[in-house]
Amino acid sequence: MFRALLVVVASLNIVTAENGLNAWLRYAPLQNVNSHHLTLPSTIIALNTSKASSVYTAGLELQKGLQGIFSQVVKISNYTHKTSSALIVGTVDDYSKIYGDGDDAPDLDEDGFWLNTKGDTIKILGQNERGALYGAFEYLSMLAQGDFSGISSVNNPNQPIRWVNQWDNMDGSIERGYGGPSLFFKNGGIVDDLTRVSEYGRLLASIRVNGIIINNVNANATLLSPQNIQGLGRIADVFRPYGIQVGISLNFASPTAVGGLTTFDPLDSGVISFWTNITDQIYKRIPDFAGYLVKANSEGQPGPLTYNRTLAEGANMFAKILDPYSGVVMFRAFVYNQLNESDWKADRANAAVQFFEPLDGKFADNVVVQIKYGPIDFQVREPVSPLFANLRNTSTAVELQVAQEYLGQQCHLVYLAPLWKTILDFDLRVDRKASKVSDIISRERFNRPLGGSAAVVNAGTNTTWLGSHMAMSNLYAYGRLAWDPSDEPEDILQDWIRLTFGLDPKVRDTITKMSMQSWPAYEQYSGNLGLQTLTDITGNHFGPKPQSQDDNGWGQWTRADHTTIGMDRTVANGTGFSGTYPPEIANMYENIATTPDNLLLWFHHVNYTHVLHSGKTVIQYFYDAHYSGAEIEQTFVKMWESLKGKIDDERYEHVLYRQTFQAGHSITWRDAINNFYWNLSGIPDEAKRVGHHPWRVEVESMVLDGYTVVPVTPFETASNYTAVITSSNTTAGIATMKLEFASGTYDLAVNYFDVIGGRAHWQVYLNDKSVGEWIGNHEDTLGHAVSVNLDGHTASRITFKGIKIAKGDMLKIVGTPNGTERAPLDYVAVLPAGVID
Ligand code: GCV
Repeated sequence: MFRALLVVVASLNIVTAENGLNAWLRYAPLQNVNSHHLTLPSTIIALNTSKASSVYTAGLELQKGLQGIFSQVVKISNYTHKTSSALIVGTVDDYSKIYGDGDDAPDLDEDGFWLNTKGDTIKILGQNERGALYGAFEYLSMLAQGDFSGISSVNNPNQPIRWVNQWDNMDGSIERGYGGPSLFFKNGGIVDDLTRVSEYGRLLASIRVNGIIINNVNANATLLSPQNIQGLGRIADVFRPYGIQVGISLNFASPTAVGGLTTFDPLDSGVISFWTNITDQIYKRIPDFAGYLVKANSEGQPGPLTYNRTLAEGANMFAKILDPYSGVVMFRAFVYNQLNESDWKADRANAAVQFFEPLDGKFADNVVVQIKYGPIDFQVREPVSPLFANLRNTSTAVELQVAQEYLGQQCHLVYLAPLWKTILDFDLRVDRKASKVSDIISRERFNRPLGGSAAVVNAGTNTTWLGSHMAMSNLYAYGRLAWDPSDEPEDILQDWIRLTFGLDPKVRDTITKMSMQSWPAYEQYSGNLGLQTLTDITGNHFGPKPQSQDDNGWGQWTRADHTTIGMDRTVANGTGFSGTYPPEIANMYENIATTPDNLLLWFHHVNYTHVLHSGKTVIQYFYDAHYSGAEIEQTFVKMWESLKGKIDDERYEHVLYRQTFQAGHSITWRDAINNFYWNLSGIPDEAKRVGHHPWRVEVESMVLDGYTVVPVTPFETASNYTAVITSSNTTAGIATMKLEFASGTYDLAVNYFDVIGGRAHWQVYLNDKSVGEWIGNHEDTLGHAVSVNLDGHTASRITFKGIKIAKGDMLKIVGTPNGTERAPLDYVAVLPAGVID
């Protein structure tokens, strides 16, 4: 149990620049410590001093933490004689052996720990060494938050598997990674310097993650070369002191790709020998290797179906080979085929149950089926995957995604713990009995041997790890929820805030408010009513492109036409998906009257004029939600600005930059989605906002010199569907116009497109006096997936605040191209105080 009781301390007003590397393990100095609340330990007694031991790591971490928080060096002693005010860290067994008085230690589950800060001696005792390290991190987390209470607390994990997955490629890139290149790989091999890997291990251990898959599920078989297996060994050596076991993703076709065989049939004896040999080599170098993660027969990846073998036969082949080593197979349920949209019954959401339910009970005991939280793919809102209810005789794990692939790619603040909570807390009512997802993956509900969680993290070499300081709350929350799914997202968040940004209540309250509003706001301005994130699903998954959902085989359809929208997933008339849930849940979703509004269009195909439970029509709800979501985003900038001086400048500016980008991009989202559905449905916004922009000046209507008007694709991602670009790659363009707004003070927002291929330069003038300038360098500063086109991914806004404008002033924008970036402009918004346009 984590605690958050604060006593009489305040943090120093920290202004030292910080780059994020230490994340929530900063151990920032505390000020005004009321010393009678805490006597610092005189000695740290670590009951194992071998360097590879997690207990030794715990001792070092405690020393580091105490030094950071209290500016005192406490020595680590080899001498186990118990002195008063010692801090003892080790396993329960070692403690009992050495001191003979371990009987008061409670029973602990694997990886559990007991933290006893009452009495003369502080005891941090783990069921195993990993548990002892977790206890040390827990104690330091309390101290760093100013909590010096005397406790005797037993902490056991809810689930045995608490892993992270990295989608790192051997060339050093990371699929869906937004925090820089790989920590592990470069040029086809393992990097030489593993310093950052060790630091990653420290972070992961502090949130009680006990396993990591280090390479992409779209796996490259060359990872299995003898040289790379040695490299894996080096990585495992670095993670071992942190209690983290290393595993890898496998390419099912490795026997043909690198083994010289002509088949990868899992029942072929040559194939089995190939994998046995590889596995033996790995365990020879890494005796505590965690096991394999397998993506088979999915999105072009090879698998057993090629040979008419079942997915279970494929998984069990690995399971049998791993079994003597106690390794596990994480077998992904993300298996689906391209579909024909003209078939009203076709549904990708049905795929996992169709493939896996018939195999229930056929998987070996050391196989865990790893299931994405929703039936499609990490969307902003999905119902819980019904597969959890359909595998009673199979161990399962939930797959979450810290990497915000469809949720703003770490350039939008989206605190995900509330989303994950809706999944973990969801009661599937199997056999009309309580069947929360968290109880299924914890093994409790179906009494399985294994179970747990995996999160796709995709941390990179950026010092912020994920590309964004704020996104780190998601990694922190993942670990906390995997350990204890009953934890509350807001409590977790506040611990993270205190550890990351200090103890100032204003900082805590402000970041709490921003973060807790962030997922609902993102849902509002991206895709709502269960329609999924309306991003470019056939492209880079970042900006808006609602038309990409339909007219292809990917099965993320909205089935939107001029009058209707939504997937009919009912049994009565649709794809039958609702019927894959246990009856109580199936009935709820089958019936439009009992389907919650936020999943209406996931389950039902309705008219735009269908009236929701909320009383609004679907289309009006769309318009309103997109306006409301974007409006909330504008407040985040102001909220963040109110923290200036309370957070070091380096992190303050880094976050401000992203919040400012998000505020602008949320307007792009709002307008794109609203324009798209307004065009499609022809139904106007009752509030007359959609298509009406009284404070905008379209650049194409300005006097243009050296600028050419171009259409934008998709049309809805530019105001008035057009933009301007310089007439050539080498000559500047000028756009001028006399402003006819009443004299006053305005914010001047300029919407432009920041494409890759160059770093164009723009200058804005009023009556030839400079207002400001900027460079199109988001490819250097943001880190989301890029685009060469004028579209929803590149649409950006810059705002110059508090500009005095007199009626008749001449506005001039000069755009200088660079490379292939031809200084594209969309519109200028001249905004009176409080207006968002
Ligand atoms: C690693 C989605 C992502 C892919 C990812 C895949 C998966 O389709 O866009 O990048 O592949 O999911 O989870 O396997």
